[in-house]
This record gives sequence, structure tokens and C-alpha cells, in this order.
Amino acid sequence: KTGSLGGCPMHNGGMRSLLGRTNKDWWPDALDLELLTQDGKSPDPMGADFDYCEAFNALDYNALKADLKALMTDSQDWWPADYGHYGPFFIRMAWHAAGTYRTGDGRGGSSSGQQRFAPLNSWPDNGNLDKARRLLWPIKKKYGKHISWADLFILTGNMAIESMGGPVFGFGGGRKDVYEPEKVYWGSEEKWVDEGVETRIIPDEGKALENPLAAIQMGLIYVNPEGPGGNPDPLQSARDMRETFARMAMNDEETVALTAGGHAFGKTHGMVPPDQLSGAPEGGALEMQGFGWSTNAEDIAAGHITTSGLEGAWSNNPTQWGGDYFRLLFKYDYELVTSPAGAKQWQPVGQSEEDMAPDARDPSKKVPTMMTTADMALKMDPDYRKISERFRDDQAALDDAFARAWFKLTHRDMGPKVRYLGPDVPAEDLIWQDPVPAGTPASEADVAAFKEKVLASGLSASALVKAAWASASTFRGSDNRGGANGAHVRLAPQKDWAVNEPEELANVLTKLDELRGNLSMADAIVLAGAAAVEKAAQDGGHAVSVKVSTGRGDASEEQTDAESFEPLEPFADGFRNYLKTKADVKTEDMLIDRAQLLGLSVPEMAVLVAGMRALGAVTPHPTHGSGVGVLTDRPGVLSNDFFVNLLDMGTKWQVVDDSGDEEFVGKDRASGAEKWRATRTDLVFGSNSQLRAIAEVYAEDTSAAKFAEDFAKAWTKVMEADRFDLT
Ligand code: HEB
Repeated sequence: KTGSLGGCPMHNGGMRSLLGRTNKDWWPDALDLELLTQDGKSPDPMGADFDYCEAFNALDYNALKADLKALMTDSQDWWPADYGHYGPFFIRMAWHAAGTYRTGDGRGGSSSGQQRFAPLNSWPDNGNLDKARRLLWPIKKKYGKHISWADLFILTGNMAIESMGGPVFGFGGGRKDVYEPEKVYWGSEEKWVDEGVETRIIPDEGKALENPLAAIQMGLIYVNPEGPGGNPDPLQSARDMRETFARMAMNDEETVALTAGGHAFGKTHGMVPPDQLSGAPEGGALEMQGFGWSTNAEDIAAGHITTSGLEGAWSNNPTQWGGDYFRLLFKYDYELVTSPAGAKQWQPVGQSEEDMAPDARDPSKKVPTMMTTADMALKMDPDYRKISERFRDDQAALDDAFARAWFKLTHRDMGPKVRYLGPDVPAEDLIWQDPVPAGTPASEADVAAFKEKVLASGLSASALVKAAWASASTFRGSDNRGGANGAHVRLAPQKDWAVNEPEELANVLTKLDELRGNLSMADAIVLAGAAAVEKAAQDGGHAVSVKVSTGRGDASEEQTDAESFEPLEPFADGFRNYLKTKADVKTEDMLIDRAQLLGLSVPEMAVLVAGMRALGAVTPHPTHGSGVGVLTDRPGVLSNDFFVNLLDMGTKWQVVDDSGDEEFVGKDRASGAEKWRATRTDLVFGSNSQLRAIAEVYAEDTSAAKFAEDFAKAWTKVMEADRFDLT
């Protein structure tokens, strides 16, 4: 099974930084607004109170759709529409907005309008999409706060498909814009694809695509259209497509349907040698006003444009949905030719005139159609070919497969269906939406009785806390998947993950199932964790109440695509002091990564780590058992002991030989006697100056109550991170 490598970062070489190459590396001279966003000041002009759902629900949706359809054929002189129709161009815009999504960490995707910002606005693969977004500006301006850019990109793609007769499955709004580039690991390479950077899959050299990346070269959405590293080999291209599309959760059929369906429309652009174009938008001159890749107005008017460097349309009807792509792919043999811009592409041998495409500017002229090496893969790879032949012979099957795959592509990172807005949300539940049946809120009496029974059950605080954490902490704000709702933790694959200590977990779940009465398992797991935390806080002398909103439902096995949950497995969970495999980022970096996916602030992360250590809620260490990082003499009591003991100058820390710098021993400075064992994740709270400042606050004698209260709040935040059903 290719593609589902889980979250395991691969070793393709040495260590890398958490974010790899960042905007500051690519554009060191760019204006630095971070000076203004320090001290927690948000760059969002809409403010924290802005309710996008409310704004979207007040949108004149049908008027917007009609305006978008009219825009398709409203050609502008500064960037004329090929064939008089912008539809294909907008489909590519929408596909590239959504296509950065990757299952490995759930990042990328359509949901925040990132295509407006660097680096995505300047990726070579996003060439000229700056024009597509600018064509949309009058409509964005008109509807303003009622439609986000992120929603507009996708809705425009849908309207483009519809206006050319293509099948559309539905649309859900609700993608709220952000106003700064998201920090995402896009790779470590120091060159872009068009600067000759190496391809990421080289089987002969044992080189595989590093997780979580889903593109084959820096600056691409998926594969290189000219073949791996520019080598026009359709079979190797198929291999790369299979891997990269799997990482966006697409199987072979979806991959074929999407690619062929997409390329039913539009054309490639490669009339001008790329060295005659100005650079990408982000580094552009002020007077360019955010435009990149520019040539002169006459060339643009004449259609002498270069985007990918390949040139030509795939079909004889590039603004009409239909079966011509497959018809031409199979009707002709193809020979390798070179585009005017110098790119390798495939041309039908002996093409008849009626199968040729119209010229993009002059419909009376006919030009040969073309295929990219990636398109040729759909014919040459045996598995793709079977699917392609079926679609060639069954247009209705292609219609359905394309419409569904497009809907999945463009909605995959939105999370549960309750987050979708608008009248075009499809009624059908789709398995990749991780459907969870609605639950019922429990009565206070039932909750109280259950908590009492749990505390009397003999289950330890640490076991209850770990089970609740295992259930909730799969949540990732990147694609809004995972979390406690649905109680997926009792199903495969979660129930068998080493980090969850399957035996102990099964024992807890069996017991909770016996005790839960009318409660859903999902609620029971969270309530049991809350009961344990409250009891532990009380034992520490600081009574807190842990807020729980019941009403979670339990997903059945049939509602769960187990395979699609595999990438949610944490290969490190610093909160439980767990490390499955040493990665090519520092283990403490993986804590930061996970905390970000959980939506936590720095103090929330710190107080959770320290509290869970105090509760003994750590996954046992392979050699030193459950004591590693538990810097307290009274495990099971919620206290700030972890920070107090970490900051105690009476302890001297040293690295354990042969631990790969992952384990440390703390010895009494005077006697040399061993006091504690700890990991990198523990010690970073004393060694990093910012984390140490937070550790100090919580270790202070005046903070014991604050510690318990902050822990309870952060705990609830994690338990409820996926409760999109609560308003
Ligand atoms: Fe695509 C275009 C490649 C997939 C849709 N594409 C294109 C181009 C290229 C490509 C090279 C050209 C650009 C220029 O302008 O120059 N693709 C590709 C690849 C892949 C793809 C390699 C993977 C395999 N597509 C796809 C998908 C879709 C699409 C999936 C959707 C669904 N495209 C598209 C369109 C277009 C393109 C629509 C056209 C645009 C215009 O016309 O402008």
C-alpha cells in the first residue's frame, strides 16, 4: 500500500529544521510584518469577533453564482481568456488551491486561501494563477465579507466546470481566510523545480518521498508534467503520480478521473522561453503590484504565454466537458516533441484536422493537441490503463467519478460535514468525511453518577487520563480530522497503536462500557478523564472542575475508513513522552508540531505536558518504564512538581550514552545518586529560554492553584477541539 506512511518522517539524510526552507530563506529582502505581529497581535483585519459562518449565511449565493458564470466569458485585454472562456484557468486555480493538501499532517489544502501568500503564490507550478485571482477581484470586492477568498477559489472552480457542461457534486462553504502565510513544511531544498532541484523519488538510490510531503519536487503541486525530474518516462511518471495522489488520499480511480477530467478542459502554455519572463510575484518590483512571470502586452494579446512551458490543448473541445480526452489518448500513437518554450511533451502522430484543437486566440486556426508525460501515464501504466479504458467506454462512470473526486479534493481538509455551509451541500454522507452519528447531551445526574462509578472502579488516574488523551489528541486543526467525537479510539487502527498501550486501553474501555449506561462511549471516555483530573487536583489540594460538554456520538466500524486514520498515528507524542521512531526533526520539534495541530498556545502546551507527567500519564519508555519524565514523588496527583523539580539546581542532568541523545539522567549534584530519568521533550522546558520562562511561572510558590486551573482549561480545549457541533 503506497502512500499511507503514517506520520513517520523519513530519513533522507540528516536532521532538518521543523519548517524546512521558509519564506525568509526564499525572499530575505521581503517586507517583514512580523515586527508587528509579535506580542500576540493578529494581522487579521476582521478581528476575533468576526463570524464568517454568519456572514456566509447572509450571502446572496445565487447572485454570486450567476456573477461567476458571467465572469467566465468576460475576457479582459490585460489577460485575455483562451477560447474566450476562463473556465479552464479557474479550474486549475481551484485544483492548485486544494491540491497542496496532504494526509501526512493534514496541512495544505483549500481551507484558508493560502494561494494568496508566499510561498504558494510564487511556486513555479502556480504560474500565472496570480492573474486568475486578480480576475476574481471585482467579484470578491462586490461580495466582500460574505465570501472568503478560500471559498471563492473553490466555488469558482465549480462554476467553471458547470459552465462548460461538466458534472458537479456539490459545494460546502466555510473556509475562513487567514491573513498571513501558514507555517508549513514544504521541503528543505534550496532550489525550485524550474531551477533544476532533484526529484524526490529515486528508487535506485533508495530515495523515497519524505513524509509528509506530497509533491515530487520543490514548487510543484504533485508531479512534474514532463516526467520525473524532466525525464519523459510515462511509467515512472505513473509511479510518482500514484505516490503523490495517495498522499492526498486519492486512489487510482480518483487519480485517473481527476487528471483526465481536468484535462478535458483548457490548455498548457509554452510559447515563450522561460528566461524571457520576469520572476515570481513575491520578489517582484513594486510597480508590478503582485504580478509575476510577466512578458509584454503584445505577446499576451497574441497568446504568446508561458506558464508550464508545455504548449497545446489535450482535446479538440477544450471548453466543453466530454470524452474527447480519452478518445484522443487512445486513438493516436504519440511521439515526443519539444514545445516552443523547450519542454518535452507528446504529440499525436498523423492527427486528422477535425481532431485538432482550435487556436486559443483564433478559432479559425487549428493546432495539434498534446499530452504531458503524466497524461501518457494514464495510457501506459497497466492499472491506470484499465481504468482509462473503462472511462473511455462509459462516460457516465467518468462523470460520476470525476464529480465525486473533485468534491473530495476540494472539501477534504474541511473536516466533518457540520462545518459545511450553504444550499449546495450534498445530502449523502461520504466515508472520507468520517461521519459520526449525532449524540445526545447527558443529564447532570447521569454525568455525576457515572463519574462516581468511574472513580470507584479501581482504574488508575493515569490510565483514565491516557485513554481520554488517546481519544481526543488525534485531532488536527490542519484538516479538522480526529478527536474524541465518534470514539474512534475503540476501533482499528487507533486501538492498536503502540502509543495508546493497547492492552491497558482495552481494559479501560471495557470497564467504561460496563459503567456508561446511556452515555455514548465517546462521552464516557472524556468524562472518565475529567473525573480523574478532578480527583487528582483535589488530591493536590486545589479543587478544580473540568468542563465537559456531552453529546458526542459513536461511529460504527462501517462508518470508518480505517486506512484513512493511519496517518493520524503520532510517531511522537511529547504529551505522553512517547517516541516511536527517531525522526529527521528533533523530538522536541515534534511536540511543537503536535501542539500546533491541537491548536494550543505555548503556555497551554507547557501546562499539559507538566500536568500529564505529574499524573503519570506517560507511555512507558522501552527501557525505563513509566517513570521517565515523571518528575514527582507523588505520581497521580495533579501538581506542578514537574516544573519544580526540573528547575531544581540540586539536580545535574547528563545525556545517557547510546540513547541517541534521546534520554537523560538527573543526578543529585552532591551525592551523585540518580534521581530522575527524562527525555529531550522534558528537558527542553528547562533549556529553551522561552519555555524556561513559562516553567518558572508555573513552578512559583504562588502558582500552584493557577497550575491546576490552567491545566483543566487546556485539557478541556483538547477534549473539545473537534466539537464543531457546539456553537
Ligand atoms: Fe492539470 C493545466 C499538469 C492534474 C486541471 N495541468 C495543466 C498544465 C499542466 C498540467 C502542465 C498546463 C499549465 C499551463 O498553463 O501551462 N495536471 C498536470 C499534472 C497533473 C495534473 C502533471 C497530475 C497528474 N490538472 C490535474 C487535475 C486537474 C487539472 C487533477 C483538475 C481536476 N490542468 C487542469 C486544467 C488545466 C490544467 C483545467 C488548464 C488550465 C488552463 O487552460 O489555463
